[in-house]
Amino acid sequence: MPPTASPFWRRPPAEPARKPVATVPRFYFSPNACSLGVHIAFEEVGAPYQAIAVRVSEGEQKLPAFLEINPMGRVPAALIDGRLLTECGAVLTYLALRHPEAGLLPLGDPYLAAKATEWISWFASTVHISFAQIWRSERFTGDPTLAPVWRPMHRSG
Ligand SMILES: N[C@@H](CCC(=O)N[C@@H](CS)C(=O)NCC(=O)O)C(=O)O
Repeated sequence: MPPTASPFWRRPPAEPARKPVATVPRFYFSPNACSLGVHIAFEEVGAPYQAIAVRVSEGEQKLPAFLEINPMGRVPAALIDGRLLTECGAVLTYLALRHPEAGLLPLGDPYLAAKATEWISWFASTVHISFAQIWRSERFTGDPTLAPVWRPMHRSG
């Protein structure tokens, strides 16, 4: 099926060049969402950060104020020194490299570091998207009348 005008297929617009300015990272998450793993990693490294809730259950990821930060309208998102970083794996990798003392990735062993990345990729590309077919079924059927059939299985997130 060719890409359509659906927001699901929309490519994010190119990011404007931003001059890095050292700040406390801003971390955008939603309760009960896949951002939880990144949230745990922010806590694990123990460095200051600001957590900002964007409630997907309330549709807050579609609000213009958030789309201005992350045009893809998804969490997790992080502003690192004013620059946007999205995708669980990318933010986890950033935290591991930025805070090696936290031991989030076995950086001294390329095989083991890649093995950890293998798990992160599997969760992000296989496990997570399987759940999307249940909770966001309308995106896959293209038939909005089917949404009420699945809605009882949806949970807040
Ligand atoms: N591949 C992305 C998935 C991000 C994602 O889909 N996040 C969900 C929450 S679990 C979201 O923001 N959904 C909002 C929406 O679908 O409108 C990642 O690994 O971070």
